[in-house]
Amino acid sequence: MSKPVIGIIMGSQSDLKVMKEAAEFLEEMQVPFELTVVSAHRTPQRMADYATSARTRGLKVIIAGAGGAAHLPGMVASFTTLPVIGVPIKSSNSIDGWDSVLSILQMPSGVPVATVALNGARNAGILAAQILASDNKPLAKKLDNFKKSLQKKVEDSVRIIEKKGWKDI
Ligand code: RP5
Repeated sequence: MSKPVIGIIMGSQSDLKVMKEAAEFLEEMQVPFELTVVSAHRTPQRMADYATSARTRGLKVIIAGAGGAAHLPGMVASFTTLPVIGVPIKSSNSIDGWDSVLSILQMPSGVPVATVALNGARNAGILAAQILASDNKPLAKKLDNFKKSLQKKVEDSVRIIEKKGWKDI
């Protein structure tokens, strides 16, 4: 098993149902990753240790998901110069998800977090793979094929609608 190059972390095990979509995409692309729970509020020292050791452990990108008062992605980004992708999660303590979106999105100048849509963990996985693919041709090829498959799905649906008519679908 190769060493993980992507770290997927989340504030709680309850975030896993969303965050597993990032893991699933990386598995499809055969990108080695690690996945664990790191809570900014409940395990602040673990968060600091995780973020400060990430680069020396070989990680290249961190995907961090959290709900409610979602401080994990921003605080991890404050401890490392690795790119951090934040996934806002609509959790049991979210009002409507905006709390998590804005906590992750509205970072102060100097400490960016690349924020995906609410519950957008799959896009976080895709973006992480795209960052890695900037100097990895085999991975770039896999991502090209993935994008082509998206295109084909739309073209197939166009053909079906044109053939059957929209009323019969
Ligand atoms: C956040 O609080 C976590 O990321 C999670 O989305 C939310 C709720 O956590 P649990 O109470 O389910 O552990 O910190």
